[in-house]
Amino acid sequence: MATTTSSPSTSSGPVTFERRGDVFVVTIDNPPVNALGVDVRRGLAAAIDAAEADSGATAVLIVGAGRNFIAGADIREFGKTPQPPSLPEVCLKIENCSKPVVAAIHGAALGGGLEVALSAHYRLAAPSAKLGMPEVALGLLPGSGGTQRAPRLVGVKPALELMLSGRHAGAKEALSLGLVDRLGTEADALSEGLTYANELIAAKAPVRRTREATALADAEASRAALEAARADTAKKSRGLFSPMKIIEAVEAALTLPFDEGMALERKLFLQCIDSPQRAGLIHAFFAEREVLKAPETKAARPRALDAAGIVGGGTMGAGIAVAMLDAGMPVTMIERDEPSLARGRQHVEKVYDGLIKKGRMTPEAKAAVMARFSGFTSYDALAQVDIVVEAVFEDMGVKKAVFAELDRVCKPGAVLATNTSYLDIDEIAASVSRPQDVVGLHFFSPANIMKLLEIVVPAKVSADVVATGFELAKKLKKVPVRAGVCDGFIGNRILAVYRQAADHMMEDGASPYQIDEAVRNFGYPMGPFQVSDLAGGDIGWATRKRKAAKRDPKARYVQIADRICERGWFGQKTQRGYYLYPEGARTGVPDPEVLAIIDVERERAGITPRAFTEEEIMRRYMAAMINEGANVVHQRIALRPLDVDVTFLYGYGFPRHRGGPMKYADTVGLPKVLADIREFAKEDPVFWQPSPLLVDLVERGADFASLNQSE
Ligand code: 3H9
Repeated sequence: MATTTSSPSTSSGPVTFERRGDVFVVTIDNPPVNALGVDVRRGLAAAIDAAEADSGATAVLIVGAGRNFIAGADIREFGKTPQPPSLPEVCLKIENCSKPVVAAIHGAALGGGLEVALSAHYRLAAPSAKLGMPEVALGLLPGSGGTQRAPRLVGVKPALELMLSGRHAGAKEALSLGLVDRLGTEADALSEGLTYANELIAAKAPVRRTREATALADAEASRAALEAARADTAKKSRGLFSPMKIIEAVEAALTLPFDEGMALERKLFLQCIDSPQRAGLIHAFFAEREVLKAPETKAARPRALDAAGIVGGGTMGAGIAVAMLDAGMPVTMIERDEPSLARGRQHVEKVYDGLIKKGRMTPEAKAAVMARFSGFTSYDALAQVDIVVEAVFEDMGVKKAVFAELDRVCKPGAVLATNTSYLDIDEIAASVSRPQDVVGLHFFSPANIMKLLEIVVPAKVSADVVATGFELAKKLKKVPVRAGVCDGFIGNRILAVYRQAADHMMEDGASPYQIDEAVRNFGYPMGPFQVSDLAGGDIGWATRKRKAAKRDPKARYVQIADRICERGWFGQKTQRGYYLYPEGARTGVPDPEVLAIIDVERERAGITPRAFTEEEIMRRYMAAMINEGANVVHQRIALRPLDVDVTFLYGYGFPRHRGGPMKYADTVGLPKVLADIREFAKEDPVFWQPSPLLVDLVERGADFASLNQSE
């Protein structure tokens, strides 16, 4: 390490500084990720002042303590009263420093963290470095000079690509882009930074301000890149607010002097801060981290998870097998006979063959993965696995028979999981000699793609089994949400209710196409009738038949879906459902015959159709979702409202920028949601019963966020 003389370190909260020889070393130590909260900003400003004042220092080195350089602005401060100094001011101070400033980056240099580095005069990245401007994922734009400095340093095209995608670039890529000047060879950014700083001192390297960098010199190419990004973003950003603001800010780097560009960036940044999308996206950021903190994950350590078994090689079983294979686990599949097993294996192989076809996998890589897959028709093959996920037909008798076999063959301590979507897991657990090992792992189809994993916790399960479920989710890169046992758990239980609200509206006068369009315009990728056509109408039909005997005779029951299914129109797979799919098309077209069926059903039910506006459709759709979400929290099926939010963000395509249904409810205002429900109840008091939790919160003047302890 290049130290000669050292001064004692001076503490200024989370930012400390000391002199190592000629280098003034500034260290940011603000666990867990060195976010740029107010104390860090103050500390950094003070450190630069001290560096200027220290006549013995000829260069400044900024490093981060712990695993990261700086992960960005402190996201928890957004929406609160801003505290000076602002980050743009701190960055300007760094850039204006009269001594060369070096940033030595390891781990994350994201958002404001990268902007600090861009304000330094020289940058070094350790191999672990991850550089990026992920503000777009939070509904923001880089607001500390990133939109002005990055294009000047690396050019419009790569700068915009990083800002609009929010992705992280590795150290090597950062070097090739010109974001950094030097690639470190080891993890110790401090010692390499010192070496670099001393070399710069020896070479009498001047201060080098990024705002004076010249990557925008080719004005024509810069403008073309900007216009291409604008056209692309207009097509892709689907109602998002910040992407176009990013482009506007970067345009200013082309057209305005630096200071004016900075002023515009600030103005646009504050517009983003004030947008409800920012609030929704930041809620989603914290909520998806909060769901990991279930009580069992704090109370117990997960069991081993080295080898897995899957019972059932249908769509779900095969999808789960692929998810596990992709995570590097050996997987043993059980099917009842050889032909079924062959089909199960084919389902698995089909996924990899698809990747090979798209050029995303080599045949050798597929062979390596499939070497970890084995199939048997005897349960005895599961004797040594650590976890089994059962994914057989949704029938209690069939499930219990499977669990009896698992109980017979699995080693003590093996986790016995069911992928049931609706059935009573307490009953399944009670049927075996080891209920403490039985848990629900509810994957969503396609299981190798969909991120959500509901971890369903029956009464007798032991905490370490639940913790193992969370560990499995981590291994499979899924987002786990803890759910209690009930019909449909969190997601499907709520879905069943708002689907009914959609059916009611369809019978009352809205067409399925109009409802789908309203839901899409709200931000979903698809409407409920498109989803039904994609999933297969026969699935919902089977569920309705199963529940028919228990249905409240006073409850409204819309028969349109049954009429469609009776014709064998199950959606895409039969080339017609609510929509027509001529010649296997993936996008459906409206079907006049479906509209005729709906007319007949309206007449049969004695309903005179009425018009619905898009706003009316969404008010009912969301009120039904929110009300059942409140019931689910009230009954502790979901631990907190945020667990409902994450379920819908990751399992049901809820638009992330709205934060999830419960966050959306807070945004609209709970009194308004409750007033809507009470108004709708005048027509149908059986369906529209306000959730006791919603009523209670409104009476107390509280909101769902107040139940998300950590917020
Ligand atoms: C910005 O910079 C705006 C500027 O352009 C302009 C300003 C004027 N703030 O993810 P992890 C917490 S916008 C506050 O589990 P990992 C996180 O909640 C910002 N807290 O760790 C968690 O807390 P807890 C742009 C933050 O190792 C803990 O740290 N930057 C922040 O898997 C550990 O996090 C970003 O968007 C933050 N910025 O991943 C980067 N970041 O333990 C956001 C994290 O209580 N951060 N926390 O649950 C990340 O992408 C990841 O956290 C990171 C580490 C990759 C850094």
